[in-house]
Amino acid sequence: MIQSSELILNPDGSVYHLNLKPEHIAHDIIFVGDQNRVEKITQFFDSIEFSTQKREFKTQTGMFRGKRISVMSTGIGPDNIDIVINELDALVNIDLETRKPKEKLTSLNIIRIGTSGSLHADIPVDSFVMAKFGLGLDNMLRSYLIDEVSILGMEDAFVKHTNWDVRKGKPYVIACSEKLEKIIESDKMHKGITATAGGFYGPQGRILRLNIQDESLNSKMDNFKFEDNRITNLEMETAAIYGLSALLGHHALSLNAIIANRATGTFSADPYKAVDELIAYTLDKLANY
Ligand code: R1P
Repeated sequence: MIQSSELILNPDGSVYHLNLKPEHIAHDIIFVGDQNRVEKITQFFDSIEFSTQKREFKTQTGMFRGKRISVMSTGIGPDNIDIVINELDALVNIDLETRKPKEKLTSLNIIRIGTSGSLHADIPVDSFVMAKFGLGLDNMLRSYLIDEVSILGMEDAFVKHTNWDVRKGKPYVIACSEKLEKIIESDKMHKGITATAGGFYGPQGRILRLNIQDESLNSKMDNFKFEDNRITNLEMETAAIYGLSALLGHHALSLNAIIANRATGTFSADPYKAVDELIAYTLDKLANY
């Protein structure tokens, strides 16, 4: 039995941070970072049966062309993903009454629709990127036993290529769900490795007033290749989503609209339009599988 200090429930029986009970979520779930993006997606739904919000975690569940879908905001960063995926998993795979893991486990389909910066001139602003792999530069996932799901060969190649300082913790690599990749892919998508940083400024090579540990990290990432895969973009959630999903038996895929190009120094003239197009694309694919 899982103690109440470990799996915390609110007085109404909902999970602590997400404010959700098992009946509130669909098995197809879209993650966004920004809570204001939830309604940008659910505005296209035929009906909405449930809405809640606690802190940055906003959830709406409804029907889109006959398919039940939940849309959730995760806020920013891998630390939030730890909360979101563990609590979502508890909703489907732990009996909240007996506080015991269920014998029959459920796999959720989780698709992130995010925004991101591209590292290559040929992946321009307003294009879409699908992460075949998540490369975690944060350390969140390293609190778990990840050897069964992480791709050691690519991790070691990246450490060597960047001369990575091990005091920052060892980067980890996790693959996307092949099932979701097949459902969502098309020639509109650039595919590659999405790097996930544990912060927005120094951890992504941005210098304002502080010196950073490795000023050339972005350019080293830019020319990293492993078995024909290159690092396409840099954001703050994908690798953590892939890691926890793989460990817990869920399917995950991360899509990003490119709103900044770090190679050319450009920013989208209309980032909302790129995100809207990615939303429409994803909903269409989800409704038709
Ligand atoms: C940083 O501004 C945030 O934007 C990106 C990063 O991953 C980070 O969460 O994604 P979202 O637009 O999905 O939040």
